[in-house]
Amino acid sequence: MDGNLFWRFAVQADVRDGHPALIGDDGVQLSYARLRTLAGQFARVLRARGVSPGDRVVVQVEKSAAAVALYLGVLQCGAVYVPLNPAYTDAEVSYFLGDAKPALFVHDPAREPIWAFCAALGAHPGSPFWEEAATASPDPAIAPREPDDIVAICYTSGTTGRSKGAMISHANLASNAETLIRLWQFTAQDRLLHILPVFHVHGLFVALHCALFSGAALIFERTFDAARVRTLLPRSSVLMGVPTHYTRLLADPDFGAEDCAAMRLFLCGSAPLLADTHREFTGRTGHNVLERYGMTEAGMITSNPYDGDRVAGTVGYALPGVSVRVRDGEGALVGPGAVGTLEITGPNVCSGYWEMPDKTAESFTADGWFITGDLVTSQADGRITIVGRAKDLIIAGGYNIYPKEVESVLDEMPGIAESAVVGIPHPDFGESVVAVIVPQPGAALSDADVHAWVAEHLARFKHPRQVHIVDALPRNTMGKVQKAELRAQFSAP
Ligand code: MCA
Ligand code: AMP
Repeated sequence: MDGNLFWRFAVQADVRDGHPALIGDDGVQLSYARLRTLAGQFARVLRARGVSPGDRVVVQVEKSAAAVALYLGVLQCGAVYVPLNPAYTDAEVSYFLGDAKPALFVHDPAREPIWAFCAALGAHPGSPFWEEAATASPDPAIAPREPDDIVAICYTSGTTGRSKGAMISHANLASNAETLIRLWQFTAQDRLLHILPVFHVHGLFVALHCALFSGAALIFERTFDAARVRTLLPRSSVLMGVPTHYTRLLADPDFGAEDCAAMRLFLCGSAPLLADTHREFTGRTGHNVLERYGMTEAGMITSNPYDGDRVAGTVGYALPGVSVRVRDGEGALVGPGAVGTLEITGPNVCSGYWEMPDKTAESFTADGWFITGDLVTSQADGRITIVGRAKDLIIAGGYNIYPKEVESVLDEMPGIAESAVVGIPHPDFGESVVAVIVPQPGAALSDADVHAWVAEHLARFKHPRQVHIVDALPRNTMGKVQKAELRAQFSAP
């Protein structure tokens, strides 16, 4: 067994054989052996299309069992998996294709117009690629990989508005999966209710690896529907969600302990879970949600304990093997209770950003610690609480939205002189996007024009939910826009 992450699945497939790996809401049920075969079929057609170890394969497809098999097929080939949100617009996808320079772009048929742009081979469900995969003889070969070879590039937006591709290695994912399986006590008896998208670290790596590398089954739902989740919980043992999933479950007054009787673990992360939501969930179900904290660049970083106190409003302790430290703006270490930026190091931390050496250098300290941009306090025993973000970032329903990216799109719109984008509290998504716009003198701007412009450039979840047109933005004496003031002004009910 070499460094290829695929082996973690392959060894399970060998021993689990007919055990269910994936139970889909479309009636598809795949055993470990069948999923292994499908991965081999994808590996065969990927190789036939010229995909070699180290080549990027950009994948922008809806969630499905086939998408999981394709992911495994890419791993088997030793290629680099680059997942994209199907909600991205052509403008966004063009950027990613130009940056990643893939050997293959697997996408929805609606994306056809941008094939020409990437000059890569296009393949979509229904195209010969998928038909070939369905009839191909499975390729058993697992490409040898070094632990530090790149297995995935996951894009994360940046404070400059340009997305950066985090280069994640086989060793990063293997170490994180191993730690989480042990910590959260996954076994082949588990049934993980999978309600997350598979184009982000949470649903793709954390959820799939915890299940498929421990021999557990995935109850695989394409979308999240609270009423349907209630019907599936009695057949599940673990749920991984973002805070919006928990608030939506609690919104049903009938949801309670009876629904959760078969469950052993509720996990939550990607955005702050309000302590009130945590307590209400415990009161209604008897289950203490286990909140953990992570990032695209490092997978999971801290976790509340499995056995021990899961404290509402905290994200627990550094994972085994991960080191954390808290430093202030001057670089001095701060003690328990004081706020500072969290820095981390460990086998889970990626090596940097694809073809962006400057961004990579900026993100690590001189002594090699990754700067998370999250503001935290730590307790004497090491327990971490996230208290804010040094980075200008909005998290809505677990999706990250960088204000700078939205502002850049708005500022290019004819008639807009400048803009500021802020996040305000939202009962369902945690935060929502507000745009404050200064028009050019004499320009007549309507909300509808702004929405139409944004729709051309940005995925729906990044769109401002409110647009305010003002004469000027509030600035401090240094000329910096006072975002806190805008947040306070527009958060008022
Ligand atoms: C949907 N909409 C959103 C969001 N989701 N707007 C802002 N933020 C969102 N997250 C829009 C829809 O386009 C729609 O717009 C309207 O809101 C209502 O959609 P609805 O049908 O209610 O939403 P949904 O389809 O049920 O989706 C909500 C969701 C989804 C299930 C919470 O957002 C989701 O799956 N979130 C999980 C994200 C995630 O996996 N994050 C992990 C990142 P309109 O009707 O106006 O057209 S990884 C990470 O952060 C690190 C590593 C970590 O620690 O995990
Ligand atoms: P991403 O770009 O998707 O990797 O988002 C990572 C960011 O999500 C982190 O830097 C945090 O700001 C935030 N995050 C993840 N988990 C939590 C959590 N449990 N509580 C608060 N913030 C979180």
